[in-house]
Amino acid sequence: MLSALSGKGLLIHHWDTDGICSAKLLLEHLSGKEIINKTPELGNYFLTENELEEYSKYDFVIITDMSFPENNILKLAENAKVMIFDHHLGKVIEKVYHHNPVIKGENPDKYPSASWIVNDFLGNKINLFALLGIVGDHEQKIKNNKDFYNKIIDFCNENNLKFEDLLKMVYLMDSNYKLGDKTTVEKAPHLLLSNGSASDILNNKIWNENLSKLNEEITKILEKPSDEISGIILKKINTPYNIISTITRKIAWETGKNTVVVNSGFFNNKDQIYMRSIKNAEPMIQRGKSLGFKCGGKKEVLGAIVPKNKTDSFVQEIIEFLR
Ligand SMILES: [Mn+2]
Repeated sequence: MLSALSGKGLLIHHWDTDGICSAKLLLEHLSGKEIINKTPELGNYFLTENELEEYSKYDFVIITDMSFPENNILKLAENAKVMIFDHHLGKVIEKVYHHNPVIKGENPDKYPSASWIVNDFLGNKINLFALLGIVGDHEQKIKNNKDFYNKIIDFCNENNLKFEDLLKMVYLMDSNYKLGDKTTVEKAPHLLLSNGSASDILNNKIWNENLSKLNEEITKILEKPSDEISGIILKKINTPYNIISTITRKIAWETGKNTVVVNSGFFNNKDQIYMRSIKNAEPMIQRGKSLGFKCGGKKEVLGAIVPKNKTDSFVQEIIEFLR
């Protein structure tokens, strides 16, 4: 199916480890073709008007580990053949090739990352990149998914690695987007193509320097106390770094409680809102969308970008939903 693609190609991928690894696997497979890769403006789960215009001059567009609004996809599909490889929740877009077993009703636990879905689609054997996407999206939580945790541990044993090494690789790769550097995110899949061994990744000097900077900021934020409303953690932060998902995970996984984080420091006129819930987040994601917000997520995750004057009321609704 991919071999039939011709002309100028564009690959759009998420900025995190799963997106970078999925992009690496696709670029490797498409190495004979003319294709470049881009990630959206960091923090945007949609394409801007400028991006849509620029990306309309390609013959084929592949999107991986991102669930864009349907109208974005349909715009791209006016001029290009569009293929999507993803595992986020959403609805099937019939007009394009939409490979996402999760929205077609499959168990998300069997498709824990876009990298896994891509690797499987390409017919590759299990490899570092298929697994790093999984570790990136789930971190320690993947230990609860016995099937996949066993696959990861088998791979580690065969390759003289530890689970913690894989986690470290994830943090290193994610440091690019967390520091807000879109260009280095876009370079990362190419770096993995040329220098992609486990030790290349672990010893990448710049990524290691990034990580120290981020860890300082994260520690500082976590040391400050959060509010708690009926057992729900609410944390308000103000940081220019794109670390809201990291902060939310850390708090949610350490406390085992529903967690809501609001960051007022990333966008000028909007706030980032992130929620990790014990129950299915989908109704709240739908609610965010129906209010006109950029809003997306997974089974237990909601991320939204909300105009600053709407933040308080939306946070209130989330808390009502969680209690
Ligand atoms: Mn993913």
